[in-house]
Amino acid sequence: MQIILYKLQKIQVSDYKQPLKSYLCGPNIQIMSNRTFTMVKPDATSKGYTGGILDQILQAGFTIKAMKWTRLTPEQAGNFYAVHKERPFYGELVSFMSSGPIVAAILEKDNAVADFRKLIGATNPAQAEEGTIRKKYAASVGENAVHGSDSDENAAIEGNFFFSELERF
Ligand code: RTP
Ligand code: MG
Repeated sequence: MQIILYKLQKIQVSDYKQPLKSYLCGPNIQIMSNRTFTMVKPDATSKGYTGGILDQILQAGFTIKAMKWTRLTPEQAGNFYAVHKERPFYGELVSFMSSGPIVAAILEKDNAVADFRKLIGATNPAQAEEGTIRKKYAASVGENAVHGSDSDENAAIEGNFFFSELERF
């Protein structure tokens, strides 16, 4: 029994330390068009916007499949955003994303990735449409309140980065 539990833990619990692409393997290989992944970023959690943002997400018709309040180390934040490694803002992004707690969640809705990107608005809040989450809650392009996956594949990878199968309902 002990051995079985140990194996389950090894397989199911993410340590956030592997390269992001490696999370598209193991038990969680499904890529679905009705799932996306989000984070409420540290600027928004520290300003008390978590409740307002989650409420807007639910009002828009998304349901929650998994959710946690956590904090990334610089190493974990660097892994999560490794695709931007060569960009000039990478260091700032990693330091910001590890500066305080976040809320990570897997969301479900038809056409989830595109609909969620529409709901959050443009990366730069100055260019975001009225009523979008970033327009309402983001202060700048660097500190822009929420993350949304940009493809079904990345939604699966990012969800696997944060959540085991045992944490999804
Ligand atoms: P996200 O991945 O967080 O949902 O944001 P996004 O797709 O709208 O934008 P992306 O190009 O993926 O950039 C990731 C995050 O990097 C920060 N950023 N800073 N200072 C800058 O010019 C700059 N550009 C991007 C933002 O926090 C952005 O959300
Ligand atoms: Mg992005």
